[in-house]
Amino acid sequence: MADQKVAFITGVTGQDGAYLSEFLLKKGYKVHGLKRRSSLFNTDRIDHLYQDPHVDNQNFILHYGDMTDSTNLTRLIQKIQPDEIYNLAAMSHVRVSFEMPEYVADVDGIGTLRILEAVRLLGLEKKTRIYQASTSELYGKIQEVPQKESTPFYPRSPYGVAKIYAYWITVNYREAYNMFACNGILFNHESPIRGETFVTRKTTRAISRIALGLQDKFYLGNLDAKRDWGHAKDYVRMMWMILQADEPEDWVIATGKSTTVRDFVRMAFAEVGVSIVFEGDGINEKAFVESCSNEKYQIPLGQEVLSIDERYYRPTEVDLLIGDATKAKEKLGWECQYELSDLVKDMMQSDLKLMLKGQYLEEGGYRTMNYYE
Ligand code: NAP
Ligand code: F7E
Repeated sequence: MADQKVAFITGVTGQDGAYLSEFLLKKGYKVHGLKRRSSLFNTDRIDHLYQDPHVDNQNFILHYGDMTDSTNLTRLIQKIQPDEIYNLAAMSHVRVSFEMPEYVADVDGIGTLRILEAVRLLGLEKKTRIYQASTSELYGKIQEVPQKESTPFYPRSPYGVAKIYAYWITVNYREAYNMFACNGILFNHESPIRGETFVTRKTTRAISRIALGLQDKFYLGNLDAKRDWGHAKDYVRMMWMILQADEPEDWVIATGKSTTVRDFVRMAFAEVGVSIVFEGDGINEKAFVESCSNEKYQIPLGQEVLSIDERYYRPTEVDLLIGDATKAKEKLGWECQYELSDLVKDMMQSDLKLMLKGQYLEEGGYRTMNYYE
């Protein structure tokens, strides 16, 4: 195919990398992805896209590399000559970023500079368009409700601070070298393949196990935090739209609705016919089964299914996020196809199936992950 577009995705093994790869392959792209060497397989999310490297005309090609290695990134970009780079690689867990702030600055902050600088050094400024995975965590201690492109930033974690460097260096390369480099300021987006330690997936996994009688309860941190949760499938489509725009710009992508962690938990329990009641305050808050209407998932009435564990609190929290994506809707015609209720259903159905398959049945095994962030 003479005019086949070529994309390079860093973070291809992550939630967004997997959905974006699927999306671009369907559009006829040749997709190159950066994966890390790992002592265990780390390609679960993209194994269904794998193509035998021995066949001709491979459209999905993986390369070893790391965001901390500029020679590796430069060599790959030189070889691939991408039309579009989607820089999705990051240590993306906010709580964990407090444990490893220097590494996060290197990967999430300087890593972005390495990509931009490689494109500049290789003289690809006119050819290669760059998408930077920016985040609503930039708004942190929010200065305005809802948050839009012009809202001032106030990050509240090493993750947010690293990503603010990445945001501004992207803007700077656009202005200094006339590069088509854009930030997508994406609010939380989730899916059945969301990392297991983010609060939504931690919740849907635990509730699936509770419904099947595999565990009794689970632990969370701050139930009052409010997030603007969308479906990752809607958000990767927008990443592509951002790079097809006439001009390079920065964009907020969000649903415009915000929900507490507590209500997300309620919604997920409702998917298995269970109504819960919360009692107590702060670290003493607990949730109990109030009623159970689905015969398949009989959980004893009054069972304690959720407690608070302080270890999941963050030294500095982001209390409320709610985005205003009017610009993306008006200028690019982006719309969300999934409501939060669709997302919860999708995640619960998928996790119930996974648990039933026995993939996570090891009693007391590390995969129960009750004690993870
Ligand atoms: P994710 O599931 O955690 O995926 C992160 C990806 O980055 C994985 O492929 C991971 O590889 C890779 N990675 C981590 N450190 C790396 C390194 N040193 N070198 C190379 N690759 C590395 O994250 P996601 O939810 O798909 O998010 C994608 C991007 O959007 C991230 O930059 C995230 O910060 C940002 N973002 C996410 C959200 C959201 O709600 N999901 C919202 C706003 C912005 P392994 O698989 O080997 O770990
Ligand atoms: O936390 C609270 C927690 O870890 C959401 C990343 O993709 O989105 C994500 O960052 C809220 C926080 O996501 C637990 O305190 C309560 O208020 O699911 P999360 P996040 O921190 O919003 C942004 C946009 C990104 O860019 C990031 O890469 O839930 N919470 N109890 C908990 N959170 C976790 N993880 N675990 C708990 O037990």
